[in-house]
Amino acid sequence: MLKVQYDTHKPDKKLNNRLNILASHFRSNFRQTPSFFVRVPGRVNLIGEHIDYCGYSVCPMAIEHDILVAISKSDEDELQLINIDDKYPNYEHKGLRKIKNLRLDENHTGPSWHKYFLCGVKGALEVIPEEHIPKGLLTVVWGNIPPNAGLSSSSALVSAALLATVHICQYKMSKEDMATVSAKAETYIGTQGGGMDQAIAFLGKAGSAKLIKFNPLCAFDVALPKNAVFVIAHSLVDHNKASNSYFNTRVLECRFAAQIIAKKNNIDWCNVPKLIDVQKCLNKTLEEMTAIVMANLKEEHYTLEEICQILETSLDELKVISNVLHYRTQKFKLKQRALHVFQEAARVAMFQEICELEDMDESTQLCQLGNLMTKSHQSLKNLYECSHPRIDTLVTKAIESGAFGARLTGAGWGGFVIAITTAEKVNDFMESLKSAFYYNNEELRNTDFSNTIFKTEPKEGAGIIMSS
Ligand code: ADP
Ligand code: NG1
Ligand code: MG
Repeated sequence: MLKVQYDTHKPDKKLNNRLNILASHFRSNFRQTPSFFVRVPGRVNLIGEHIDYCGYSVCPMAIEHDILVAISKSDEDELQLINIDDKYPNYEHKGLRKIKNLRLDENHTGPSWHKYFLCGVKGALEVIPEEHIPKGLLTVVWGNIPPNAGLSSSSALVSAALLATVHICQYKMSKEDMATVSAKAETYIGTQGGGMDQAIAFLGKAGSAKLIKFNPLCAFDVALPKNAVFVIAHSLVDHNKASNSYFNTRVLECRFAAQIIAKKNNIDWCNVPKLIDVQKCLNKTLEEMTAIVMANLKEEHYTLEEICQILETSLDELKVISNVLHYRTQKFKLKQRALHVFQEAARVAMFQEICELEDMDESTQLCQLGNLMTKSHQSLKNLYECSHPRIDTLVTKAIESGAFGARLTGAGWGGFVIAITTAEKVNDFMESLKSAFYYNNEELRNTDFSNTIFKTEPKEGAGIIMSS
């Protein structure tokens, strides 16, 4: 029934069933068939956490779980948005073009789901010429990516809204441009992400993890050891990134760290917003940057006043550059955050190199990849302070259950852990982890395991699926 246009894979039976249900919801709500469907996957990051917004490369892969959107044009000047999952209320916006001028970040308890969709539509309307834009849009959404858990359900939703809008306007954009526009669009929700999630959503490829480089954005295949299997497991602690300032505080801490290091080394700090910029200005290796951090940043917290003094600037000026209005009373840890970033960037490079060592025997390869993942987790826990006690327990139990290594994945403060094991061991590993972590805990014992712990392999990125 369905013909895939851009995807290289055909929808399997499972996806076909979901598309049929989506189409039937569309018909019963709007009394017409959708023009086409969009599928955008979630992702799991193998290594390279909290470094994309500092300019450093990361190593994610797209997963099977996705957001689907069915769409058609409307004769009314509106956006109609239905979600099959009734925990997400339907939404209607009168005046499609007005979405271009909406503010979407004004929320204190966390954004409603429809705002992520609006981010994607707004991003699209900003780049598509007026004459391509239809009067209105009818849309139905259905996703199965566990939300608020580091598998990037938010970016899949923003990117799906963007792709659906771009395609219905018959506007042509490259995947790289689409990823860039989507990354900017998601910042409208209020979080200052670095672009990893949208990049892998569009550039993901079945069978291969990706090394994503920024500025300019490009993606290279990372061939994983043949026998490696990645298992992801939910700590069952949810964390919505846009409902508090933890994430943006880390982005700001990295910026302040870069600017202070620049200032102390007689570089114009105004032009050095990212840690990669200061590394480039100083022309040092990542290893050398560790010594520079130790020499230039102190262990204790910094206040904003102190940061102003060091940079010889005023709070007002810093506010303009760093948008720190909400952070007036906050204290910032800079040394620990910068150390994590430089060392994690080095671990990504080592991870990729190990994957490329064809003459290394596979069990050594797996041990070394696992060690890097576990070191990444320790750094996220101790230096970046974005873990959670339940995630730490899950990582420990994963390693005790036989994984070569494990780490939190995504922004953290809750969400999923990723562990590396082998095809032979994976079933025993998963049973052992279930006993050690979930069955052992009264609160978690009755979990539905289908979306809580599963094997994952690299899947295709975003695509359009035509309805017949
Ligand atoms: P994640 O790590 O999953 O990206 P975020 O905190 O960035 O977590 O954003 C998750 C938010 O995305 C959810 O709180 C919800 O508003 C929205 N979302 C995710 N999946 C869906 C879905 N299937 N339908 C509607 N909204 C969704
Ligand atoms: P999550 O919270 O997993 O969607 C976020 C950022 C990424 C990256 C990771 C941490 C967004 C959309 N995503 O991902 O860019 O910084 O945290 O590595 O802000
Ligand atoms: Mg997200």
